Amino acid sequence: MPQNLLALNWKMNKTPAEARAWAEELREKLEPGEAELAVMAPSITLPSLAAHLPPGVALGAQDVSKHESGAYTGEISAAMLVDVGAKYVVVGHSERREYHGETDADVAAKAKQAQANGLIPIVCVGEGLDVREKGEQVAYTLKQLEGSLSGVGPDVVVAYEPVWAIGTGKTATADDAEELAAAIRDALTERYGSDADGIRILYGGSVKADNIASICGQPNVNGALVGGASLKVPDVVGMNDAL
Ligand code: G2H
Repeated sequence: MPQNLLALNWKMNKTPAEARAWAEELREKLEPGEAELAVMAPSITLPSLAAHLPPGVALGAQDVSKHESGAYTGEISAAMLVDVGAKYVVVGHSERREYHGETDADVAAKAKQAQANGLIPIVCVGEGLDVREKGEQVAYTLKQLEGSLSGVGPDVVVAYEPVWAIGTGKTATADDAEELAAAIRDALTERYGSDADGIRILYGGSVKADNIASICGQPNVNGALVGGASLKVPDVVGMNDAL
């Protein structure tokens, strides 16, 4: 069973100074727990976090260019993220897919670019409410996964985030999370063979301290990708203690 990963997705929140204050507060309050803790922060805050996070807390970014380098104004490369200490990068978050038109092929290209530079991609998949209401969540999510992992190696994390549960306060039940995590595990096994056993499958969508233990207690769920509840240190400490 892989070690749980508690991945905090700040989204577009916190300046570098605020990130530093958060990291210093975490340093004071965090007791080492069972899970690996990682902060997916706005790229501009990564140097400040790298200098102030408690030892053992990993750094990550929320997006990466699919290109190696060159004339791509506004983009940030995988090599740049590695240089400032990132270990992970989120790719294909539903907000990138929805607001920036990212396709499964874009997501796969970004994940491959991340891996080529030694970053571990956290590849996000999950269905919207319309799909869930038709009961087609498994087929939809697995198709998205297949496209998003095309050519991607097994050193990857998969996050299942049903879009209807993101930032809405509606959380999938632990059984809903396990239904998809088990289906994702089978698809990963088909793709990667026994290497799939070590791949972390996260659940994301309105996770907080009082629901994280039941969701991550499911056999195929190995952690969480947390948005809203990642911004305040006491909430993070609560989730870390619950795992
Ligand atoms: C889903 C999640 C973090 P929240 O986007 O990835 O956000 O926990 O606010 O639902």
